[in-house]
Amino acid sequence: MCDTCGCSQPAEAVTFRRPGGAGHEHHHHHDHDHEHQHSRELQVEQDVLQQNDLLAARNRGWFEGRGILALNLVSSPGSGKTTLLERTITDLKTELSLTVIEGDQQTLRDADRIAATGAPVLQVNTGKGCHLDAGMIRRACEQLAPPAGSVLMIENVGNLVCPALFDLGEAAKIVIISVTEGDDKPLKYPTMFAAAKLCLINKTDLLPYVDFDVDACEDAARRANPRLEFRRVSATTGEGLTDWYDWLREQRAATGDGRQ
Ligand SMILES: Nc1nc2c(ncn2[C@@H]2O[C@H](COP(=O)(O)OP(=O)(O)OP(=O)(O)O)[C@@H](O)[C@H]2O)c(=O)[nH]1
Ligand SMILES: [Mg+2]
Repeated sequence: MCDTCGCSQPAEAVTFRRPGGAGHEHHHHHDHDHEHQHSRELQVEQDVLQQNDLLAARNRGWFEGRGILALNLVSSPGSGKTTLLERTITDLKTELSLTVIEGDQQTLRDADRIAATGAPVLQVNTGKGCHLDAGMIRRACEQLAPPAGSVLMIENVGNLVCPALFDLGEAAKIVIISVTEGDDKPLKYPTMFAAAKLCLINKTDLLPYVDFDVDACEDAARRANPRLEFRRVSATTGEGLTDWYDWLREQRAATGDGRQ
């Protein structure tokens, strides 16, 4: 895990804000043991992940009880997560109820972009933290209150490493890789591809200009995860998006309405 990069910071350093609003910040004081003695580092890491898994299981039950399809979008910075969400919301908003939790270290920029589409959105700023965790999602849901039967899109902090370790209680992780990143990324960062259900290969409109072998990328990702599904898309031109929307509709249909 990533204790050295500051992601074990206290919960008080995380803020929750809505675009345009006064932006009240909730400061929760937790009793977590944040000792950083070297000899205890491994134990602390395990405890953090176990605590996260417990909260994630609770989130999962909460989502299931309300028939909410929660999806965790993970990728390197700049692969096109927000662009894809803007386009998806615009195209599907009459068909699906979509809400968004945005995760970034700083700024409301992505939440502002989502708010412009009309979808309810909450920005989580993680400060020095490099991933969202299940506790943040629980607190974000308390404020955002995603409606029963909705699709909750969680855009994680741009980082191809740490978000793979943190279950948020989502139904599936979607890893997005853009063709400008290099087709060897699944070989170098296999954990994320192993954790994902769907891989979106984005920015296919740029394929004529970059050295990126889509088949090789998919083969590399399959080595980490033989069951991984793929869709090739361009969030800006719209190429391939109907396949992505069909995948989303299938997942939505497979999610109960919470009444069983
Ligand atoms: N050519 C092309 N550019 C794209 C595509 N999708 C996104 N972009 C561009 O890529 C840049 C980053 O897009 P964002 O949507 O902000 O990426 P992101 O993954 O949300 O970035 P972070 O939240 O910072 O991790 C922007 O300049 C987008 O316009 C695409 O399909 N084709
Ligand atoms: Mg973004």
